[in-house]
Amino acid sequence: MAVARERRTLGSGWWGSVSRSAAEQPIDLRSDTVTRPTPAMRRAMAEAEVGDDVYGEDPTVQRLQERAAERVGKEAALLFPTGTMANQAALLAHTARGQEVLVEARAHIYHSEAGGMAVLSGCQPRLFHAPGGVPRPADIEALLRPQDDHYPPTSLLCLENTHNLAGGTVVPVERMAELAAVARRHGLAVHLDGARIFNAAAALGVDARELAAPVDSAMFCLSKGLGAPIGSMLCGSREFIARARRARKLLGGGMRQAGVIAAAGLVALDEMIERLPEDHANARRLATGLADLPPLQVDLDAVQTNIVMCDVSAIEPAPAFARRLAGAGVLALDADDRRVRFVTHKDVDAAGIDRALAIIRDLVRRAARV
Ligand code: TLP
Repeated sequence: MAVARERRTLGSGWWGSVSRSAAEQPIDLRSDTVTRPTPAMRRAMAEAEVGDDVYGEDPTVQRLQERAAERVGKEAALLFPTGTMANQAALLAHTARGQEVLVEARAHIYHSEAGGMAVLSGCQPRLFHAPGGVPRPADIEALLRPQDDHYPPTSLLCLENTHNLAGGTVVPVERMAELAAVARRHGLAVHLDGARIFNAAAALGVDARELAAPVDSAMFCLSKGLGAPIGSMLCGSREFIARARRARKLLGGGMRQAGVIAAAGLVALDEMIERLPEDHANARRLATGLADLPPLQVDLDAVQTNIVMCDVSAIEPAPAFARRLAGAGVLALDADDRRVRFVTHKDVDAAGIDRALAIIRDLVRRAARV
C-alpha cells in the first residue's frame, strides 16, 4: 500500500483538470489510523498520573493493561507503541529460531511488517490462502506434517480478525474455535492479530472475549478506529506476557512515563468501542454509492466492517486512481494494482462520505467521456 503523497497535486491530463479550493480539507479515508485524539483523550493525557514503566511503576499503564486484559478475557496485557511491535513480540515469545509459522498470505504480520518474522524471530512462514479472509480448518490441517529432520518444526498459527487486506472481513466465533482446535491438536500455539477486534465483535454482535477465547495471544490496536494517538495491546497468559515483556525490551519498546499514552488508551477502551457501528454504517453507505458507479466494482458482501475495497482497474491501475483521487480531495490507498482501499472512521461523518462520493462520481464520469 502506497501512501498517496501528492495530496495537494491536482489531477490533470486526459480527464481534464480537477479543481479544488485550496482551503477545503481533503477527506481522509486512507486508514482509521489517521484519527485524531478526542478532547477527552487530550485532557486525560495532560492529567495522567505517571511513573517509570520500565520499572513497572506507571499507575496509568497498569490500569490500561488490566482493563485491556479484561476486555478480551485474558490474564494479562502489555502496552506497545505499535501493532507491528506487538505482533513481532508475540512471534518472539511464541517461537524459537528455525521454527515454522502458519500464516495467511495477505496477513499483516507476514505481508506488511518489513519481514520481521524472518529478521527478528528467524522463523519460516508457511503460507495458506483464506478465501474472503476466513481460513478453512482443512487448509491448515493439510499443512501439518509428521516430525522429520527435513522439516522445520511448526510452532504457531497466526490469525487476523478483521482481515485487513480481504477488506475488513470477519472470522466468526465458531470458525475461530475450529481453527484453534486444529492448531492445538498438533501442539501449535495460536496468535490473533486483532488490530480491529472490536470492529469484528461489533459486526458479529458478540463480545470480543468470545473471539479471543480460543487463542493463546491477542493483539489489538488503540490507535485505529478507537482513536487513540498511539498504542497497541498484547494480551495473553501471565507467563506469556512476561516473555513478551522481555521481547518488547529487546525491540526497544520499553517506555518510561508511558502513562501519557495509556491515559488516551483508557478513554479509547471506555468511550470509543460503542460507536464503531457508525463507522460500519458509513462504510456501507460508501460501498453502496461506489457500487452504483460502473465500471467501479465493489463486492458488497465483503463490506462487513469499516473497510471498503473498490476495484478500479476498468478505469486505470489502482495507484494511478488513488493519486487522481488525492488530487480531487479524497485520500485513499491502493491495496494492490486493482483495488483502492477506503477506511471509514470517527473523523469522517456521513456528510463527508457523501462529499467523497460526489467527488468520485465526478471523476468516474470524466473517465467515461474519454
Ligand atoms: N495497518 C495499517 C497499515 O499498515 C496497512 C492500516 O492502515 O490498515 N495488524 C493489522 C491487521 C493492521 O491493519 C495493522 C496496521 C497492524 C497490524 C500494525 O499496526 P501499527 O500500524 O500500529 O504498527
